[in-house]
Amino acid sequence: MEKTLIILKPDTVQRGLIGEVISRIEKRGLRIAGLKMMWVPRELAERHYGEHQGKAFYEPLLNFITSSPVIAMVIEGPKVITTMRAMMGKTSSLEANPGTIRGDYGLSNRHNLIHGSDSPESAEREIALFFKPEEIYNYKRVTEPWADPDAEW
Ligand code: D4T
Repeated sequence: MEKTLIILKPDTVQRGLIGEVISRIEKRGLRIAGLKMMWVPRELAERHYGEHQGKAFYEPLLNFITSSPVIAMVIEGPKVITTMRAMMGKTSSLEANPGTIRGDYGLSNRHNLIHGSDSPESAEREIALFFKPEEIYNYKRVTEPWADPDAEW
């Protein structure tokens, strides 16, 4: 099953929205395969956001993501990468549609609550950056037959 790296950013932690966001993920039928609170070391932030090095928002972005603990998660499910990106909404919360996480809880571009991998290649790279293999759990939720897009019953 496809996996993605989700990070609940410092603003989600500071604003007391951890439960709200995790609840949406669980209710959608997606599976939490790994979950931890961590204070992202600067070096990890630099590797995670390496593609943005040199851009004007790079330094402020590193400062933000290392400013307070985050919740890092591996989420698993059918087409989970695109499903989570749709649930998150556009990068700029101001432009994100109502009904999305960013569109319901934010207005900022940088402080946009949540990160989700944008491709299978990014997901593999990012999961390996944040999680050891033994921190990712292989199990089924009893509700999964109800959230299976290929179910034949
Ligand atoms: P992440 O990577 O955090 O899930 O965000 P996105 O995938 O939606 O967006 P991104 O890679 O283009 O941007 C990474 C991160 O940088 C912040 N940002 C972005 C910012 O502070 N100013 C900006 O102008 C842009 C474009 C927000 C997300």
